[in-house]
Amino acid sequence: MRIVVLAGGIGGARFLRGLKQAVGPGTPEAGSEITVIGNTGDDIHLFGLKVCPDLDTVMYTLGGGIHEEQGWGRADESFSIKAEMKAYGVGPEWFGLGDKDFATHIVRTQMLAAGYPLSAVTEALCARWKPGVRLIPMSDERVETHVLTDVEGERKAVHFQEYWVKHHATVPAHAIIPVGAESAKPAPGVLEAIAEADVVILPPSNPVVSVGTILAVPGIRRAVAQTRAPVIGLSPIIGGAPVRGMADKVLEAVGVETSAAAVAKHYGSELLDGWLLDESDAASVAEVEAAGIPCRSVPLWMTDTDASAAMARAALAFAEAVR
Ligand code: GDP
Ligand code: FO1
Ligand code: CA
Repeated sequence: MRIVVLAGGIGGARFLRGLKQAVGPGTPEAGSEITVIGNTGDDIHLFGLKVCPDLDTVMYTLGGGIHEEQGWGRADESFSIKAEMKAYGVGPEWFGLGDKDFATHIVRTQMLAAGYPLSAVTEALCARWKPGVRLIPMSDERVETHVLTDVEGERKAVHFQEYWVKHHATVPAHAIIPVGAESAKPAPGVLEAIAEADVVILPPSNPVVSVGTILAVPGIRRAVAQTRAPVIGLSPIIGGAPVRGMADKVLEAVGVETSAAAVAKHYGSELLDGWLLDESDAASVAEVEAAGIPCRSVPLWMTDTDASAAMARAALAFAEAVR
């Protein structure tokens, strides 16, 4: 089976780890191919280097290099370079890049400077990490999510990482702007993978700054809407709250309520052929179905890989049921 997943960072990566288990050796779906279309809107240039947090979170999580508790960055990390940069008075200090992680960004930046597109660079980095999926950035072109906010009384757009990591999403988010998305092209293989998929999954990733940014690349939303494969989404919102992160703040910025049903309706019946929400939100199944989206409730807490695998099996079974 050809499975395509549109993924952000932590939520996407943890779901993917479960999906890999669900279609792993000895399962009925063994031999399936998983293609991950990764969000690059979180990407940022720091210290002359290109950092791709969501691609790296997926690569490290599936490749066994992730800092498990933190959910991003490398395990057993040290911060000598960060301290040296600080000694030179070179910032930003608010973004914590570890020494091991720096190596990834150096290799990436070196290859980009040599003329390789980000998709080829990502493939090269994955040759080391062997994530067991085909990881493709949504686009080879630069797209950067900015947040329109008020900082020290002044309305201005800041990089998403500044909004999230520096300000901890405590400043108001008035609008979310995927800068560069309108003129970006899907990376090679993205539209083909969606068109040729047997199932497309929207994992419990941030619906605005992860999946929303991927869908903002011209052509991708249409490809997902038009593919013959069932498109199944899993709610990133449980009991009216984002499990972790700032999804509530960015949903409000785009005028969407923080609820499993509202996120389903935000994606809409043109995109979704099925929506899974948490069992605690079962009372909302009727509301989602009234919007023309088949809906079921199942446990959606990714407490460990077994729990994520059960979610993945539920998504694949739902895809068969609506096919
Ligand atoms: P990020 O790029 O690191 O923010 O990660 P993603 O965009 O892939 O996923 C972040 C979203 O995952 C958060 O906004 C949460 O709503 C959601 N999330 C995190 N953990 C869980 C979980 O255990 N269950 C569900 N259903 N959603 C989760
Ligand atoms: N998140 C933080 O909250 N603080 C950090 O200092 C930080 C550094 C960082 C470095 C590399 C990387 O790949 C991710 C990093 N993150 C950090 C996570 C990242 O900012 C966000 O959680 C994601 O971009 C949101 O999807
Ligand atoms: Ca992200």
